[in-house]
Amino acid sequence: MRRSEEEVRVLREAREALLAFYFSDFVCLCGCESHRCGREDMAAKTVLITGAAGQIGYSLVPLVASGQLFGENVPVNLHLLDIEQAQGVLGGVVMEIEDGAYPLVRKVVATTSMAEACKDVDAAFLVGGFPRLAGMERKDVMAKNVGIFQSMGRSLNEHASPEIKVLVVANPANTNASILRDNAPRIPAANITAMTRLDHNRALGMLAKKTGVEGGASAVRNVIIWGNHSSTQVPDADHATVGGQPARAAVKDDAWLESEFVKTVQQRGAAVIAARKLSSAMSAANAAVDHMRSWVRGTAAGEVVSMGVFGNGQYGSPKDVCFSLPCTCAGGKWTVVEGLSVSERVAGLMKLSADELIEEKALALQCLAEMAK
Ligand code: NAX
Repeated sequence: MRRSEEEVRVLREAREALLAFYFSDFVCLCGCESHRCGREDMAAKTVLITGAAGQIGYSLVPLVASGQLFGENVPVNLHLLDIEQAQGVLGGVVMEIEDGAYPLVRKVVATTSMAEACKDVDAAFLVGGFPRLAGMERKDVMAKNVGIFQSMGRSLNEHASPEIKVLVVANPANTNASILRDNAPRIPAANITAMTRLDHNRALGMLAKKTGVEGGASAVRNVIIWGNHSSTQVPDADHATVGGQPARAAVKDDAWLESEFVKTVQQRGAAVIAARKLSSAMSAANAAVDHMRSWVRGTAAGEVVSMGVFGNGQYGSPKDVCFSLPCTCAGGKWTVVEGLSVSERVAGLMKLSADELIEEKALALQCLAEMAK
């Protein structure tokens, strides 16, 4: 059967387009061998992961290496920092990156030098920290970690670009971010954040499970985590939606929302440790990339995310501590969503979390002063 003139025209155009693609002087500049991978010539982004030999690092590296942060067209350089005792393990992580043959990875720097690690970094995941060991007092753990973040702040201040985006994951995350900020005056406070996205994601997941909404966690939006990433954090579903309707209407159980939901999110980290005998790592790495991706590439229209930030006193948050607030992101900047109603119950809990952060910061400064003696 003969084709119509129109069919012949469409087929001819399609054939010409294909021939032009394969046989023109189209050259992909991404560095691939074939020059036909279709990727654009994008400048590589440099990502620092501290504590890269640890368990969160192990889950975070493949997410960043596979383009889940900057996008699948953007090559990445990985700067991996850990301490000397972890050098052997870090070497194993580097071998696995090589064995992964990630098409986007351009350069891997595995180092124990903060100065080397901080150079030319676009995004920093500060995961490295000292765990609380049996018999250690809270103050001892605090002293170890704020010492690390004092050095990290100084190093970033000296070696990183002020444009860098910093996410503090290591605990006490909010207070570590405060200490880092105090020691990195060249870096704008707006570029230093702490992670409460894991708590945020836990709250989304919990509402999805409770309501059984079609689409799961992707159908739940705009929970808020206020305050500290600790058991005083305030998970708030008052502005959340489930499948497009207010969470309260979808859940139909106010008592659950105000009690069990809050406690379960606050205690979820402990529950994972009890079950896994190890703290959250896969979900923590996922949340860290979610946080940074929202910040770098923007939040979706109408989407609110929780970020530990240095705000300007919104919702009664203390100014000089890093407090988790509802944010939207666009153009590489975060903005606190203002004007949301806050119930008396939530406001009371926020005050407790704010007081804890002020106390934590005072303890951190006391530890640093004692260390300086
Ligand atoms: P791991 O103990 O597995 O790894 C920590 C890594 O940090 C180790 O490889 C260690 O050698 C390294 N390290 C220690 N001191 C360092 C320094 N000065 N410079 C560079 N690296 C250093 O812990 P992991 O399970 O990966 O957790 C890392 C941190 O994340 C902990 O502080 C943990 O409490 C914190 N978390 C924070 C969460 C959050 O939502 N903000 C949730 C998950 C996690 O609990």
